[in-house]
Amino acid sequence: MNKGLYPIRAVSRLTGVSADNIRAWERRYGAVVPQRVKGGRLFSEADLARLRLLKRAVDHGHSIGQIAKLSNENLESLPIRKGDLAPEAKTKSPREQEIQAVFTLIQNYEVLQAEHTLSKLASFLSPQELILEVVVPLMGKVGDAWHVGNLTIAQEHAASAMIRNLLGTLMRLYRREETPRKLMFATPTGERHEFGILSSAMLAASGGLGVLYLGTDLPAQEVVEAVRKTRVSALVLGVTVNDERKEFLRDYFRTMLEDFPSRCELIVGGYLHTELRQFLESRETHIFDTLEQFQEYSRKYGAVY
Ligand code: B12
Repeated sequence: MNKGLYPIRAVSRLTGVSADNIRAWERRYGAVVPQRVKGGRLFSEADLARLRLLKRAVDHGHSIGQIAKLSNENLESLPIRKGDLAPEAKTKSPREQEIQAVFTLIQNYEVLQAEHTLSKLASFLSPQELILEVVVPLMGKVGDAWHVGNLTIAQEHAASAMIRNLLGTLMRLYRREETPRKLMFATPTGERHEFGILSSAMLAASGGLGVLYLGTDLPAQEVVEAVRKTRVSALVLGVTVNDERKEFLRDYFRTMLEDFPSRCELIVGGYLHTELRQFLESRETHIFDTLEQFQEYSRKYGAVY
């Protein structure tokens, strides 16, 4: 395959936009302009970035016809309001029924029963299926309900604790004495969205890698100190809340990189504003928008899935 160019199927997987929609957005609105080659189209990294921005806007209720011609900068500054995700935009999971069942149990504070249902799913799904088909959509549902006031803080906390326990237990189950490489997971100060790093850590552990999980909301200097003391191969940071924290995050990463051991790689996953993305790319950071991209990259450390 041409380096840095992706066929439509890969683009669909990496951006979450269906192949049909990619074609329609291109044909009807000229939203992206891929290279035409014999047998199809090839999309660049820039096309991928644009499709992600378009998807984010459409997912939050904007009509593709009205936004397709906007610049990336304007797409980024479109209002993304709390909890206004268009229902039809949410990815349908093949586990929809089970997810709804767990959600209802949480609403009724039947946490033990919810845990039981989740554990049953975990017993027959692969780690990847559990994360992508259950954990990501379930947390989306729980968080969205919390954002619009349909779930209390207590219910959200109960759901978060349940998922944290389940993934933590599974991570311990996968722990091996001899691992090719160890990866450390954390989020920056003020970032409480935990499931990106928890899911990545669990995927890495299931692939046979060593995992050192620090958790959320950590100051830069403390993370660097932990990296120095433990000699991990990579530090994986999850970033989600970005919009009003661009400068804070740039300073955070600047501080971190001042003193960062050169033998350790820095990996940042989640949602990154263009400016922060460019800043990090200029510092040789690896950036992943999806768990699948991270999983693919982790093979480089010896992970086997
Ligand atoms: C659950 C949730 C919460 C929970 C978090 C619980 C917890 N313990 O983690 C709670 C209720 C606490 C919460 C709080 C807030 N949230 Co919230 N939350 C969500 C929600 C619904 C789901 C996020 C989630 O965990 N999904 C599961 C993860 C695995 O999937 P994901 O986030 O989609 O991530 C994908 C990629 O980005 C990537 N990824 C993400 N992280 C990482 C990390 C790595 C290493 C890698 C490789 C990949 C990766 O992989 C995932 C799948 O491919 C989203 C909206 C939505 N439907 O997505 C809002 C959302 C993320 N929250 C948002 C906001 C604004 C907040 C608050 C600031 C709201 C407020 N006013 O108080 C607070 C404060 C949070 C803080 N200070 O950190 C915004 C963020 C906007 C932005 N980008 O700036 C969102 C998008 C909602 C919105 N539409 O506005 N939230």
